[in-house]
Amino acid sequence: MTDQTVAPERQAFYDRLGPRNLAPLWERLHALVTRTPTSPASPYHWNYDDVVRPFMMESGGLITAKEAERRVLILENPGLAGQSRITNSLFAGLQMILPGEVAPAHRHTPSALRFIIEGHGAYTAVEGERTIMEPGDFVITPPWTWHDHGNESDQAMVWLDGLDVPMIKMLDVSFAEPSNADSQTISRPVGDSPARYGSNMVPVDWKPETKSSPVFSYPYVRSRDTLVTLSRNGDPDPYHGHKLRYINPATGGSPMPTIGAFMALLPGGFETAPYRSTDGTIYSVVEGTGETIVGDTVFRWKPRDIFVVPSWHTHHHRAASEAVLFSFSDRPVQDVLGLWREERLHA
Ligand code: GTQ
Ligand code: FE2
Repeated sequence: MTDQTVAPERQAFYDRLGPRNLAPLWERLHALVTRTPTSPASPYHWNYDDVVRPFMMESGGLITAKEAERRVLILENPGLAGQSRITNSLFAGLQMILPGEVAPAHRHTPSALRFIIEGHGAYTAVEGERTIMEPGDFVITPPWTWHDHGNESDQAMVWLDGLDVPMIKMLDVSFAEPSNADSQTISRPVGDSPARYGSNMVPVDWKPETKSSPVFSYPYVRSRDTLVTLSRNGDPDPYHGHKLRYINPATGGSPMPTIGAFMALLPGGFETAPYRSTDGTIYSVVEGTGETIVGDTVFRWKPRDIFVVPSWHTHHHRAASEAVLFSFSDRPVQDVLGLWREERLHA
């Protein structure tokens, strides 16, 4: 509602309310309680090879991972300038770690996910256990877990970071702590948690102590094989293609309580039907080329590109060649609160 139509005697009243920290709801009601979501976020597409990667590499000559603590270029939504957000509820950034570098250990209440974009063999250590990372791997650092990153390979590694920082800030529950050692002492060998919790078996008397997955890494080889098998065995869903969600094997819920993650295979030539949902979603292209149409915006994507579809924006995908799309959103939060909605439109 605009102020242009406000009668002078009302405006004079409002002007006296302001200094007393009062405001008339009736002037604001329809902007607050909207009929449908009105996300301030815009659809946006980041071209990795041509735009983001050159800047990322340039940053490598300007600051070390240790100096930066984390060498990350924030993917900032143009509708949320200066707010370090890709959607209203989520942070995303691209992190680079060069050969020989260490990003020092710390822990914090925000949850983080990593989705590996390029490079081979760098590691993230979570609670004393290293995970070796490869492109397409999905790795989590749950709330208040110690984590550091290191690169003992001979090439740069870049991954997409997704964090729930805006939610944590909104709730005023942000805590963080640096470690006194850059790298954590290794307390478990590589491969321990996948063996212990990630083989559809768990130790006989084990009970989950946290709300997050005890498995820190979801390797691409396994996700990809699964999707390829499904694509041979049945038809794609008209709205999603062949789409799976990552789970916490202890609960069947999302790997971390605040962020859901997904991977979809779209057969070459396949076009999804128009769809919208209330969870603004960040996509990372793993394989294939195609386009995503969001309203009247068209994103032509290729491997390593990232794009965002805000809440309640109707969109559909067209895969030119067989494509694999990773995505993440705040859907588990909306689900647990009974708020998540979707709409399946007909083409
Ligand atoms: O790698 O620990 O992009 O703590 C933002 C905050 C990455 C990390 C980010 C973090 C990290
Ligand atoms: Fe962190």
